[in-house]
Amino acid sequence: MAMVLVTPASAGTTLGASAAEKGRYFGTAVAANKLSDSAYTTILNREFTMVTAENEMKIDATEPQQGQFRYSQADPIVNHARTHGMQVRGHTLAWHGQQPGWMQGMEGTALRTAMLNHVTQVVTHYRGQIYSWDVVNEAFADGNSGGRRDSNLQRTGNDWIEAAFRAARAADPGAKLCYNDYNTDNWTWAKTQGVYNMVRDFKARGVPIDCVGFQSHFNNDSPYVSNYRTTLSSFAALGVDVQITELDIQGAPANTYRSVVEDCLAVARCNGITVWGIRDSDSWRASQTPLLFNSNGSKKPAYDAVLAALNNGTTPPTTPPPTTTPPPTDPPPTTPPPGTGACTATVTVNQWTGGFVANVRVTAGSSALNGWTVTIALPSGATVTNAWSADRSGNTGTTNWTNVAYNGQVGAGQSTEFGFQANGTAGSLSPTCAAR
Ligand code: 9MR
Repeated sequence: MAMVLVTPASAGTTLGASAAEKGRYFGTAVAANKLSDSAYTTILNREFTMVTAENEMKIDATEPQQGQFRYSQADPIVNHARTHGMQVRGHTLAWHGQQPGWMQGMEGTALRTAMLNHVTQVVTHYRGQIYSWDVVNEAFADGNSGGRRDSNLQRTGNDWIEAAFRAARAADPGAKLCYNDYNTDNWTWAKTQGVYNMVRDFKARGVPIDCVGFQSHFNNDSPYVSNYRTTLSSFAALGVDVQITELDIQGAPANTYRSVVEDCLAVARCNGITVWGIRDSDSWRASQTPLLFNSNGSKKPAYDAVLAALNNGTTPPTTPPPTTTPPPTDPPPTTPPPGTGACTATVTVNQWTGGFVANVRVTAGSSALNGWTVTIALPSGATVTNAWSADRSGNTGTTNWTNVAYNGQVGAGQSTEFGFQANGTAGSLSPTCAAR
């Protein structure tokens, strides 16, 4: 007889935990000068699994004088994230905005060289610590042209974007590389189509692009529209991940926030959602009260809608529905069903001379996981130097990796990821997974 085990859907109680149950992250923009505000960090640490530096990784912050790199603003954010088990989106490397004075005055070959050096230096500094980089930000024009925005970077030649992506890939082969923009949410808009055509061309020509960031600053001039899901799925169909990178919605209507979450969950390659700030008072558009928390830190109706949408999101059925009714004479089961299921682990390695980054995907079997351990035997000479989204024992030979607080619960058939950077050569790694 076929036993059908009905596992109650687990309902997370924070944005990060509930998103993780769906194999997604939930992030926020963070301002370094707010890390000393305990009301702020209490919400940050409780709710979010991904952070973006709101301004601290931009060009003017990281290279204020040409050739003099400064990480004193961004490093505290990265360190806070890592010590609290959060991942980091890097924002942003090549942009017409927030250029330092020395760069604003540059043109031509000198600017191209300086831009590529900036990409290389900053990505190298954070190698192994960044989930995805916004390599290029806001390079397309608003309006109906569907073409590029004029800027000093654009005037160095139309290939500046792909050159930036190639430099970023060489500097950190383990980070996902994104193109990020706003007003690209409505599938019918020329700007959306312009970016879509660029990504299609990049994929056809082997330019190393992994993801597209949709800022999704929704307001009365650029409202949420129901074809947003078509936009996300159409880009994903090109073979890139999609990420909602700077979400805020004028007035924070609960229904619109719910729709955005449902649209992301409906697209398998939508990795996660980042809101552009925590409390309304933290928003760059504070007067529009566009975020999930009031200025006093209390949850708004939009928060409840987002959490419910994350928890209600569909997961694949654990077993097919029974086709026949079991005969009434069958004996009752004598052993209780197992509480946790099996799991599998797969690894993707990006190797460079002398080191590598490994991204490990943990996938639950036909039952949900409440914790997992992955064992990976490293070849001699390989030594782990840093890791994210898992606790580790051992950094050479046999290494054991266990879930952190936010990614131990994995729904049946769902998956989560962790990763590490190591010196040496990976060879072929064969991770094994066990439920805890
Ligand atoms: O939120 C950021 C704000 O603090 C800065 O003053 C502003 C300056 O350019 O940048 C804001 O962040 C922007 C992001 O980097 C790119 N997309 C649009 C965001 C809102 O302007």
